[in-house]
Amino acid sequence: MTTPLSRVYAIVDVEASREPIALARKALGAGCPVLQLRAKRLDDRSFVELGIELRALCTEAGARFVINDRADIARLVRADGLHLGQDDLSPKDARGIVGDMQIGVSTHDADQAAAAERGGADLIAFGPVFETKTKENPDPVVGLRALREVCRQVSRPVVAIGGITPKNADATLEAGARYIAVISALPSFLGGA
Ligand code: 3NM
Repeated sequence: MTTPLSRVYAIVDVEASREPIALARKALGAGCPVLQLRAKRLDDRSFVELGIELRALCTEAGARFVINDRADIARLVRADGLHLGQDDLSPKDARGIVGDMQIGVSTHDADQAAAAERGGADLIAFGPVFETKTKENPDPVVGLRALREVCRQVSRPVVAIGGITPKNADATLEAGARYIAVISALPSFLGGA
């Protein structure tokens, strides 16, 4: 079975992609409903510039646009969503900056997932489901079984992340994830872009 692109949460990571705009265009053209901009080391001005450009592309494509980590930039570029890690602002504090924007939180075990939901996250990211080489110092692999349990436990939609490829995508969705978030394998989902 081919994984529907409508379930692929595309993450454009400027450190992982040499041509982030071309990749974003391809993902949006293929029907990915969400695009996240991740830029851990980019200077702020370039981050905002790229954010404005991708915001426009997402609007054109009817996709949601999400900024990773930075509440200030998410608000500035009028993103639809903000994604926070465990060491970033809490969802509650981020609300003070982004208002009712959709907030996602990265979680790596069942307790963190429950805490994120209690703390006001709209979307729970859970991973790494499989081994990943993209994230620096990743948490231990959680696997499909833990993913299934977290999907049952929380009432917010779950985004599975970490090491997801066209080969393991269907099993990941079958475990209950609403979306599969992908960085390194994104070109493979898009037909080798
Ligand atoms: N967060 P790839 S794993 C950004 O476990 C990120 O929270 C993770 O990249 C988590 O699809 C990860 O190339 C990297 O494995 C995902």
